[in-house]
This record gives sequence, structure tokens and C-alpha cells, in this order.
Amino acid sequence: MRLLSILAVAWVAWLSGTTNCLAAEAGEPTSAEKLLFGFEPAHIEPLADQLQAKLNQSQDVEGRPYIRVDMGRGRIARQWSIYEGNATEGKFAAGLGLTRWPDGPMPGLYAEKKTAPFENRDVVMHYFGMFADGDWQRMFNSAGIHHVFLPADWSQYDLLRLDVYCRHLSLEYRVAIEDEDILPPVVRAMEVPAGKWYTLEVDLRAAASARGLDPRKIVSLAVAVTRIIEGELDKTLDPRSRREQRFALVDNIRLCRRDAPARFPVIRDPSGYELLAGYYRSEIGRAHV
Ligand SMILES: [Ca+2]
Repeated sequence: MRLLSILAVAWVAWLSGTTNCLAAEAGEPTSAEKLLFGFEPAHIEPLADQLQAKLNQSQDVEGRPYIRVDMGRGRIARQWSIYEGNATEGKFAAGLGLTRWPDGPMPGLYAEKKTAPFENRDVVMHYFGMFADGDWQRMFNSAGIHHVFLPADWSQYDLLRLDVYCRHLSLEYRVAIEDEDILPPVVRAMEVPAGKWYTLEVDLRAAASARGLDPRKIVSLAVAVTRIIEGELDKTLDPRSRREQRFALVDNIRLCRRDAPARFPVIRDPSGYELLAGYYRSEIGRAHV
């Protein structure tokens, strides 16, 4: 079933590429930075109809007020949790929960049920583990609606940056990017200490060179918390409520030129952008690289 879930997500991601019709025009002059998305309600509200979204005032399991942006339809219930007060752009940042990792340690959350082993499993999970649970509520994932609120053409910039924060837990985050036909997605895994804002960075030029990512045709961006490195979730909450916790924040998703200054410490995945063993790069349709 896990493999089926992965295939289903890959299928949805492919479908998202076929509907991309509102791409920003290429050739725009480049400032040092260009904001992609900052989770401000004032920016989301005008898009609510296109996103088929409803903005609701709510309270989370820890009693904190937040705005819940519900995009539940079909089999994918997408949800953004927008918190006011601790942000690096505007006034709001989005809360992230823990994305369930197949077979991974989830302290206090679930009994571990092993899925069937298969060849090259760890490499497959590097690229698809964050999607395997089919959970689009605890992560941020633009697949399928990317064209509504994000540009497709990122080619004028060198870097993708976004800011993340978690007060008590040191966390692993994964950032995944797809163009209209790349597979597996470009995935970077980054370990972030607790207690202050950090900036995650993805090198779009390196991804283009090593993977053939076409930065003119980006169709999805996903950001997920994929592991707790240090610290524990609040065990006074029942397991279901722990699952609902939004303990990390993400804000100020932006494109940058390489010389753009960074306000917070920058964290990168130190590994290369080349495909991991077991995958090979298709040259079909990538003559431009
Ligand atoms: Ca913001």
C-alpha cells in the first residue's frame, strides 16, 4: 500500500504539471530577492475562490489561536495553519506538523509497523518518504495548486530560500521541487537546531546542472518536517493530539540571487545534487540543459 501511495502522489504531481497555465513571464528583471509566498491572509483571501479555500479562525491542540486555511476536497485534504506574531515576512507564518515517515522512529506517536522491504528502499524514501503517508495537512505542498499562487518560472534566480523556526525541537526538514516532468523530485534534507529562525537554501543552478531541473517550469514545492533530531513532543497530549501539533513555523519562501544577503544563518544539504544510486537521469526532453 505504501508503494501505491507513492505512485498515487507521483501521479497527482504529474497531473499538476499539466494544468500549469499561469506561469510568470520569463525575462523579468531580477532584484536580489523575489517573494514567492509568505502565508499572509491578505494575500490568500483574494485567491480563496481559485484555491477553493475557506479561512477559519480556530484554536490548535495547545490552545493557540490560528487561521486554518482548509482546502479539503476529493481525497486530498490540504490545510495551512497560519499563526500570527512570529514571522520573518509580514505578520504570519505557517505551522508545520510532523510528516509520518515510513518505518521511521516516531517517539510517542505511533507503534512502528514495518512495511515490506524492497531493494533500494532507503534511496526511494529519500525522495518519496515525505509523501508516502499521503498527508498534505502537516506539510506545505503546492502540487496541484502551484499555478494558482506561485510562479512557474524561477529561472532568473539562483537560489530558493525559506525560513524555519522551532522553539524546542531540533528538526530535519525536507524541501522537494518538481519541474513539469522531473522524477524523482529534487529533494534536500536539512538539520536545523532549535530556538531561533534559520534559512534553508536550495541551489537551483546546481539542481539544473546535476539533475536537469528546468527552472522555467516549476510545478510543485513541498516543505516538510521529516524527523525529530533532538527533543520530544509533549507527551501530556494523547497520541492523536500530538499528531496535530504544529510546532515548527515556515515563512518567507523566496527566490534569491546568489549575492542576496541572508538575515539568518543559512543551512544547506551538504550532499551533491546528483541522483542517488538506483536512479538514472533521463535525457529525453532535457536538451536545453
Ligand atoms: Ca509571512
